[in-house]
Amino acid sequence: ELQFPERLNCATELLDRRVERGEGERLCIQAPGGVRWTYRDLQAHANRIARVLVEDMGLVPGNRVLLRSPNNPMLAACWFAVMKAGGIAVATMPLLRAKELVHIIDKAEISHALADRTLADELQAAAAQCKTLREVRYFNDPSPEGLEAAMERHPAAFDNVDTAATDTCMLAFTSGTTGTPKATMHFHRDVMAVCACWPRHVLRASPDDVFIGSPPLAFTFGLGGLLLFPMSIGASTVLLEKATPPNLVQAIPEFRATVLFTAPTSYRAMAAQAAELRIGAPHGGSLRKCVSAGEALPAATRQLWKQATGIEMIDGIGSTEMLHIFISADEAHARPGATGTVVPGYRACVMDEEGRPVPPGTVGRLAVKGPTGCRYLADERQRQYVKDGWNYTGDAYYMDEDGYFHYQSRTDDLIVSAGYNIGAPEVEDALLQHPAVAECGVIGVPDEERGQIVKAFVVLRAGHEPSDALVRELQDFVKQTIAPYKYPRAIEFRASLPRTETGKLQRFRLRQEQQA
Ligand code: 3SK
Repeated sequence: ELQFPERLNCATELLDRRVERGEGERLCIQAPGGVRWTYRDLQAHANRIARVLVEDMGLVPGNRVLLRSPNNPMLAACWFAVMKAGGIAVATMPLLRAKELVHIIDKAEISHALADRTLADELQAAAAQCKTLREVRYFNDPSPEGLEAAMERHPAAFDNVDTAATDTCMLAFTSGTTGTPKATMHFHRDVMAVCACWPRHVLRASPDDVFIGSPPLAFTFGLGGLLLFPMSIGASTVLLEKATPPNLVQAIPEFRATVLFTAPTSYRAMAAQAAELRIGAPHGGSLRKCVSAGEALPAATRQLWKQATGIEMIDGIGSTEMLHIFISADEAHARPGATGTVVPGYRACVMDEEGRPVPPGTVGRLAVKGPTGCRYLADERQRQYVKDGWNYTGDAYYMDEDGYFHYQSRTDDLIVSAGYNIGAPEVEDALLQHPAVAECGVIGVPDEERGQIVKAFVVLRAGHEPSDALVRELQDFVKQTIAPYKYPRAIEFRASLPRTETGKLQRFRLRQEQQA
């Protein structure tokens, strides 16, 4: 059982204590263009931003702050500034459109925003529609109104707000499988708890490690893997704004990166070049640990990567609800085809429809309990997804006799494509706004490259005919309406869709048809 003091601020623990211990000059964050921040540099940036938030923008503890940026050092500094000021960080995926931002701002009652200037447009469009949002400041902005100019006017010292361990410090939005995205609430204690579980027991990185990877810091997989975990041990991290597979594979030797976090799709796309550049430590390169999560890892991808780099991957499953990974296996205990065993500190169980544990070998719904419980913000779906302290995930698994958990499929309408979680209903909502679409149903279908792709079944309104041009038009329409990565890569026109007697769309029947 993890014990935390009653008063706890995760920024004090992860950042300020390191400087107090005389380790302020250790390298903390690197970025392309020769950016190298020590722990002391990050602290100074975060302190100045905290002062701007409190003294210029009027932030008080408990206020919610939207963060919008690609992965870069200023985003990390803003995140810590919000923690220091006792605010609640709501980091958003960089590609979100105005409509999605409006939902988040309204749901989370966001009062302040800090955003990268390059992503201003959609935020400005959203801000015009949101009543709670009082002030937006932009960073990586050389103008006199930019955050950097405001920071210059403040000293690099700040007394962190004395928060309780159980004060909420972040809201993380999940992709909506049933209706709108849900916000999960996490405490300062939860941030410290995830650092004390999977990284300590499974990853076992060292202070000399250099972390790198692709998940956005707005996705808790990225927040943990690329910021919290390296900082919890005094290691350093490389933040890349565009962590595409070719960029990543180039950046690994350039930064002498040793620990990689990305999704199976990205590992597959990198394998050939990774072999050519000999990036794996067993082949003379720097890379020694490779973490795969965000989507199921096929045994063939594990093998492909091992051949390319000599490295056995560390697979894991986590969730936004639990903050990070709760089932995993280290290199020595990896079993191809199995995700791993339960991470110390958590309990996992495969349940039947009535919430009773099923025997080993039987497929059921994965439920998990741990030090980072699942609390949805003002959402009645809490009752459906959390029962007796068990968080019911949307994954079907079986556990074998040795306690290894084997992924089978999703149990809900979440589509996991190239590591992105995409809720079928939000793609349907976007398509239905197009004048040619009368009805539609969206599912995930297997895809060699991306694991799954989004496929839409569309019934057209009278007067519209199926055509390749219309497919492209609908795809572009979705890209303009919601985050572009959610667009349906396949569209099939139908005369009707399977529905229940009460008219409810039966996505499972569309899925069954695709398997037949
Ligand atoms: O497995 C996942 O998708 C995940 C989600 C959130 C945080 C961490 C992970 C690995």
